[in-house]
Amino acid sequence: MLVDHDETVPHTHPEPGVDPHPPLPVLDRAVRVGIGGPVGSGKTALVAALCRALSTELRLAVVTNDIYTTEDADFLKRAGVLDPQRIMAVETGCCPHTAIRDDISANLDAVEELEQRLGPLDLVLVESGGDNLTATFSKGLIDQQIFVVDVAGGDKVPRKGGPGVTASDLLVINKTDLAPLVGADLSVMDRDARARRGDLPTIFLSIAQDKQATPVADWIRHLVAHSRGHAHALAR
Ligand SMILES: Nc1nc2c(ncn2[C@@H]2O[C@H](COP(=O)(O)OP(=O)(O)OP(=O)(O)O)[C@@H](O)[C@H]2O)c(=O)[nH]1
Ligand SMILES: [Mg+2]
Repeated sequence: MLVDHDETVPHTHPEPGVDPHPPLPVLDRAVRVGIGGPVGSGKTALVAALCRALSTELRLAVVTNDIYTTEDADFLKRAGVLDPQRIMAVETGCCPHTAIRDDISANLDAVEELEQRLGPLDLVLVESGGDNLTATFSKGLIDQQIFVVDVAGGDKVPRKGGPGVTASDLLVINKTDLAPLVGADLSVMDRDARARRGDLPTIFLSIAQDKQATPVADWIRHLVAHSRGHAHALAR
């Protein structure tokens, strides 16, 4: 186990020297990263953190999904983490997973409109509406997906599985700052995530403490480098 700045928080990574991403095709468009997970786990907080970390080095845009409102896009605009022109809201009007998996047309339209309006982009983040452990993105919409759960949902969540936990390209276990308050045992979550995910990476995070979600931003830097065909340019 590799340990980051807080020695009480486990971090699971692939073995040192092992490339964290399966080869992506070289893309002539922006990499599209889907961010899904249960209601309130910190998806919008993660998007905001990634905007803080990456918006000066990557050409970035964001699509948010809410069922009845444009709440998340409005939050990001108010937070001032990205030029409002680069943020679009999709009001799904239906179960969030339908709009990211079954009928992805509204989301695809939003991504394409952003690309037309802003010119070539490096990265588009698509935040799903909050859903349950069964939600996944269509590969027709995104290239890689991040699944965000939080420790406040209980340390049982990784054990419960579901495609977000078992098969997402990156699992983020957020709100580690709350673990002592809710009695969540992070080592149990670490053990269960490893058992469910094999070699797929898991990152423990507290966005409340790391406002740039540094390990996730690094993961995305590698991803974008892969998609440009210079995988080692940003390797550290
Ligand atoms: N303590 C703590 N709170 C956090 C952290 N990350 C996010 N939050 C809080 O958790 C709440 C929900 O965060 P959001 O980012 O809105 O969650 P979400 O997954 O986008 O929620 P939906 O889009 O409604 O599903 C907010 O009040 C955040 O401030 C964290 O690391 N620690
Ligand atoms: Mg949100």
